[in-house]
Amino acid sequence: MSISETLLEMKRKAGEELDHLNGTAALEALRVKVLGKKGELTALLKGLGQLAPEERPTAGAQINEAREWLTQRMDEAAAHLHKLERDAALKTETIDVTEPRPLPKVGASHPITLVMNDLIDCFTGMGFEVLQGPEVELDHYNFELMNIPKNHPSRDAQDTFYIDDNIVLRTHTSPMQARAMLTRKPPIRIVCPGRVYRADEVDATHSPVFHQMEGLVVDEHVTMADLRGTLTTFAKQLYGADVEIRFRPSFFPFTEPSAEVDLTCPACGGKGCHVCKETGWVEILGCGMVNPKVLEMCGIDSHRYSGFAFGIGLERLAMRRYGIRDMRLLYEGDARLLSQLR
Ligand code: 2NL
Repeated sequence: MSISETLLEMKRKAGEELDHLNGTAALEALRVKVLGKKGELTALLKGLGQLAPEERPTAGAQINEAREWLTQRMDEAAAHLHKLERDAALKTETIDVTEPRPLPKVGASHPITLVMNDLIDCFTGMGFEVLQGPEVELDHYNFELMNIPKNHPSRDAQDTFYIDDNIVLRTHTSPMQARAMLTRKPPIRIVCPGRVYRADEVDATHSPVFHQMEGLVVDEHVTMADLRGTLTTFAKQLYGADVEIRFRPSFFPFTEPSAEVDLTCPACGGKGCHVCKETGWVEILGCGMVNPKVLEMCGIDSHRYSGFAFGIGLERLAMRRYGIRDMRLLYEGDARLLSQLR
């Protein structure tokens, strides 16, 4: 076979294969077989040396012409295949931008946070400032300044977490109020929300970590009428204008006189139900006039100034408001609890 016949046959066969390619991989295989280093065309080029010298230029030109023709046909085929493969991908990989996506998970505030924020709104509305302080406290601030003497039962290791002899996890937020009295001058109007700690066993109504908000007012001429007025405003703002409060005598070392405050049952309005155990009243906080000894220990002249204070347990309020019967539910972090309160 002459060179030109061989080239013609090579072009015919390649052309046929190009017409029946099934993908870019087959095209690349064909390109290697014909044009590659060990390909058919390269073999012909290497064979040029065996030809008579006068035949070489024509044969070389014919081979080059065939290489150009084949290269162009393969480039065209490559472009065509790419377009086909792209069209197919566009069809199968289409994204329907109108399809609804799964809704993102939305967070919710914890019931303790909800209650705390409501109380903060209420008291800041009456001119109170919010102060926060350390949860790891000196015994001196937590107990001594609150008129809780060394042999008092609440100082027992059974009731308090001790870090060492002088350092405790605060058992109430009172030490923060003591810090405020020691560093500020009256008038003082503050609320101190936060975590407090008692060495209690966990059950449906107890937890070693819980939350409190205490309030403190110190000024000239502060009386129990101011205390009652403040707490009445608080009760009506949180539970509605129809509720009433009542004071029952009580005892705290840091207040004198002291009182427990009850609220007409928000569930039944005072008629009696399972929430108030048929009494018509539910307990909401403890309070009193700041013990003059506490004022003096905190650097305040008890002859010129007087004050009132109160302490509210946030767990009890939150559980009552949201009908949560077991305190443990507040700390287990089960998102199903929160999702019900959104
Ligand atoms: C409760 C009620 C109370 C206070 C907390 C207080 C703080 C200072 C001075 C005087 Cl700095 N009192 N706080 C007063 C009365 C009640 O908490 O049920 N506590 C266990």
